Amino acid sequence: PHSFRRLEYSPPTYTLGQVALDIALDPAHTIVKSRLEVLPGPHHAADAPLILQGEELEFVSLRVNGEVHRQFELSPGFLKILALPDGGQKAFIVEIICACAPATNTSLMGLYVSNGNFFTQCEAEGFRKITYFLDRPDVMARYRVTLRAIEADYPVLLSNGNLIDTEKLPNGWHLATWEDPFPKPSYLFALVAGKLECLEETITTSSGATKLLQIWVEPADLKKTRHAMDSLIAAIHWDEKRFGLELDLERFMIVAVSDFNMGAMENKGLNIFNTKFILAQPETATDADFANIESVVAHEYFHNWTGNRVTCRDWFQLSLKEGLTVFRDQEFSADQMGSESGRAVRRIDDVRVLRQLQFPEDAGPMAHPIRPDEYEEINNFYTVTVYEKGAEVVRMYQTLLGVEGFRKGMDLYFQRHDGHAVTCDDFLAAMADANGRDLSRFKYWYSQSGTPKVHVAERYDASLQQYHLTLSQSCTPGDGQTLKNAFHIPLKMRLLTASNDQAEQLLELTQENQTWVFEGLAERPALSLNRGFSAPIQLKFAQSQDDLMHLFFADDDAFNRWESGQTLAMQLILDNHLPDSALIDAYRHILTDPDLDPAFKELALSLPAESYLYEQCVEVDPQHIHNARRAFRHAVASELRLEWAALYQQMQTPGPFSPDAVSAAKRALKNCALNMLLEADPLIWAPMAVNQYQTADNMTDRYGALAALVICGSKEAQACLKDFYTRFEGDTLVIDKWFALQASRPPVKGAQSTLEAVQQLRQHAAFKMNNPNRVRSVIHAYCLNNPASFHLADGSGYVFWAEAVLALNAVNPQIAARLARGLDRWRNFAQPFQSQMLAALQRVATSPGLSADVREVINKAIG
Ligand code: HT7
Ligand code: ZN
Repeated sequence: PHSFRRLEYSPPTYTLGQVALDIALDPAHTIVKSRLEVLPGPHHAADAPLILQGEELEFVSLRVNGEVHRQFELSPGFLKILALPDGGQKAFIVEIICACAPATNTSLMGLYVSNGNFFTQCEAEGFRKITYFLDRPDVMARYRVTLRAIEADYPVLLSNGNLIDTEKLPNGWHLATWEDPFPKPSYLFALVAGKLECLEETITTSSGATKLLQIWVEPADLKKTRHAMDSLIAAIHWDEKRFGLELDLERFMIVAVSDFNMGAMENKGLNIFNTKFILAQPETATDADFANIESVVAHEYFHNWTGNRVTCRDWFQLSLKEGLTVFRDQEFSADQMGSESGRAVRRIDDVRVLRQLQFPEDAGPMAHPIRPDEYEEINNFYTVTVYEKGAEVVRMYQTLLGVEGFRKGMDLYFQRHDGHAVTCDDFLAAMADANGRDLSRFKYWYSQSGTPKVHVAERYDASLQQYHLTLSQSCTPGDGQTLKNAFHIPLKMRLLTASNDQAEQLLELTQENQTWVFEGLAERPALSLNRGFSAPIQLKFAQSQDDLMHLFFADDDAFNRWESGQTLAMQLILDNHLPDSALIDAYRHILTDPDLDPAFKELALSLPAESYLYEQCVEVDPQHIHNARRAFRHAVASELRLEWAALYQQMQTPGPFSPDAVSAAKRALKNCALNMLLEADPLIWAPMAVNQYQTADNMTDRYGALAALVICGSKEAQACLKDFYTRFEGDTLVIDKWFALQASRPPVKGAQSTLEAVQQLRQHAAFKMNNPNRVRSVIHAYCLNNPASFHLADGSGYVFWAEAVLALNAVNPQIAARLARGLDRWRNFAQPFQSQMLAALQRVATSPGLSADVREVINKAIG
């Protein structure tokens, strides 16, 4: 297999000026005519051939400067054009005609058909499936696009930029021509054609300009677009205020599609979204869905500056746009919560995702720095490391430089690089130069993989009233890198004392070992370190139970307050203990505190995820961890049954449904209480859950009750599941929830195994192997999100996994490769799990016809 290496980057031999595309859309045979103005690149050598990428295309014809050109070579993946006029030293025109077959394109990359409409997905390398092209992000061109189609079937024709012409054509065809005023790389190209309708609104931006905003969906979904529009408008105003960045187009369009590989795509002026991240109404979408829509709509909008106006020089720089844009969407979503405690709750949520998903990745066979050095298939590097750890790295700049200093760095970044394709080094340089700071040690966050560990040693000297803090750092990368360099680690800290006289400080750990001495401490303080999770590290600190308990009661940093509770619970679960009375009292104190945000209470009582517990073990026994965690949860449920019952009543939100953050927090805590009550006393509380299920006026409460019944294995669950299916049969996204809930059910004694249930769901008439959302809701939900039901000692879960990876490999390599990641950590498991996992990996590895995507992941896992 071929590897691409970061250090082998060379600038393009040729670049592009104007690009004109004329596309006649036909599901079976779409004809693409392109006219490219080709220019010699910065390091052009005379007589260099023009090498264009192209995949799964039918070549029809080639002209150069208007003449038929026969000096070319076609090979898999490439069109090489030789004997160019003037040795290619002056601008020339290339015209190509080729064809593709969107209706049979199940990879959902390039041009494809979904529900009878046409869509494109070009990032990272999908444009080469539409036409032969210089398909690399550092080649930016101006596009004019004419779309032709049968008007009755495809009344709406959209592409990037401004609509400059529409015409009726003979035989019921019509055309639309779009022109994008901004030069862009091919990965930001998009087209959409079909029977769609839009919600539209005009707004005025900070400079007084009027902008047209549109959200295009299938007609039946129009009523579910209001929240996405509100989110878009909020994001536009937030970016003006926080970063001084204004929408640069007259028209900004979003289109929703139900077949999509990821969440959404930031094509210039024409974002394309998975319907899951657009469509919402209280009856069909949960509070979590509403929040996800808000953040994904904002994320894609924010890319207009961080990604589109300033783009990546090459795909190794992906975190330049993704880490930065995730950081921006996290900040936006936190601000939308409207309170400090709301911000903290969002921060805790973000850190949970990082630790449950990214920490394992960084310790496993696919570990890579946020700026990878090597890949076989770039689609495998749209990872939690590039995105979420990348966002943590951007957040650390803000922690080190302050909000204002970070803004200065952003301003300089845009001043220097607007309209260009740049690197992570350019971003670091802008941050350093704008603030006159030496960030030379910070660069190791880009080049070194692995989660750094920070070891803490503390000593209190009562006679001198001094507190000594020694921090040392180490890091074991998962990918065989040898790490030599200490990271620049910003650690917010505060010493908690009875007199409350110590201010929060920022410690900068830049060496392997550093000691700080704090004076004037009349009593031994409790240390609150890495407040707000200021650095994406693992703290190695044998903090005393007393101090942890003190933090859990009294830390003014909500993140660390939550964190100390997690640490206390984790230690007990890993030792196979039940909560002691001190911890139960602490939980009771939190649950009954009238001043605490209900969303915080819910998080404080949520136990560490199984996948995070795995990371603390040398030999993972998934069944043992599940049982220990479940027993612990049962004790928390039963010992606090009175408090849970009181909360279940207090957290009701009478009156009409409101989606605001305060009401959503109450619903979250109420449904958490219901789950705990069903865990403690299922026979008493099942009727209450059934009642909530039947009378709910919103999906959060209906689904919350249903999930509680399913998880506890209540006999009432089946009838409610049946009712749910009939009630929502026409609504694909809700039916995805129905599938996902059953596939995510933890093991229940005496009930059908989840594996058997999943095998039946795969045979269900509504299961579709070529719809990624449906596949994710059944197969990925079971294999990646349901550890105790998946890791079965007889290996049957892994056999199911191998068969599913192979079946998906033939349909959609990206979705298959994501599933293939499911056994990454096989080496960390105890026997017999480990051998069974390896056998399943080997079965996939030795199967014929593996895609590059799946092959890379499986080979790296086997090692
Ligand atoms: N930038 C977008 C990446 C994306 C993508 C990548 C590969 C295949 C399909 C894809 N759909 C979207 C998403 C984002 O980060 O905004
Ligand atoms: Zn993104």
